[in-house]
Amino acid sequence: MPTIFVLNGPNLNLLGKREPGIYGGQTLADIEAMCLEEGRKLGLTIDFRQTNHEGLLIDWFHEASGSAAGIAVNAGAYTHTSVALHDATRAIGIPVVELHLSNVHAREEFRHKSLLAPAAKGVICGFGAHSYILALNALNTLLHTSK
Ligand code: CA2
Repeated sequence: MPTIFVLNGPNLNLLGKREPGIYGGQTLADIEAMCLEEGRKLGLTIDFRQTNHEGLLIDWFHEASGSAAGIAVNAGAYTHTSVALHDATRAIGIPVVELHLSNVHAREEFRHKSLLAPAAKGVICGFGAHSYILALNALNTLLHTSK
C-alpha cells in the first residue's frame, strides 16, 4: 500500500485550543483521525506528523523521498519564509501538495506569498480540515494517473 506523509509545521499543535474562528474547532489529533480514515478508504498508509522545527520538516521531506509516494504538507508560517522547504520540494522527486486550513489569500498580505507553491504540484487552501482530505485525494489521483 503506498504511503503518504502528512506533515504539519509550526503551531499547528495548538489547533482546537486557540483561534477557532480562523482555524476551526478541531484538534490536530481530530484531523489525524480524519486522514487515517480517508487513507483507509483510498488504500493509502498515512504517516501523520507535526513539528515546530524547520530543519526537522526538511529531514522528513528527505525521508519521504526514500519511502513515500507523496507528501501533503501544511507548512504553517514556514510556507511564507522557507527557501529550504522550496529547495527540498524541488529536490525529492515525489509530488508535494501544499495545503492550508484557512484561505491565505483572504488574510494578511504576508500570507499571500508562498515560497513552497512554485515547487509544489498544487495548492489547496480555505476548506478547514477538509483541505487535508482534498490534498489526499489529489495525491491519490496523481498516483493513479502519472507514471
Ligand atoms: O491556514 C493554515 O493552515 C496556515 O498554514 C496556518 C498557519 C499560518 O501561519 C499560515 O499562514 C496558514 C498558522 C498555524 C497556527 O495555528 C494556530 C492554531 C491555533 C492557535 C494559534 C495558531
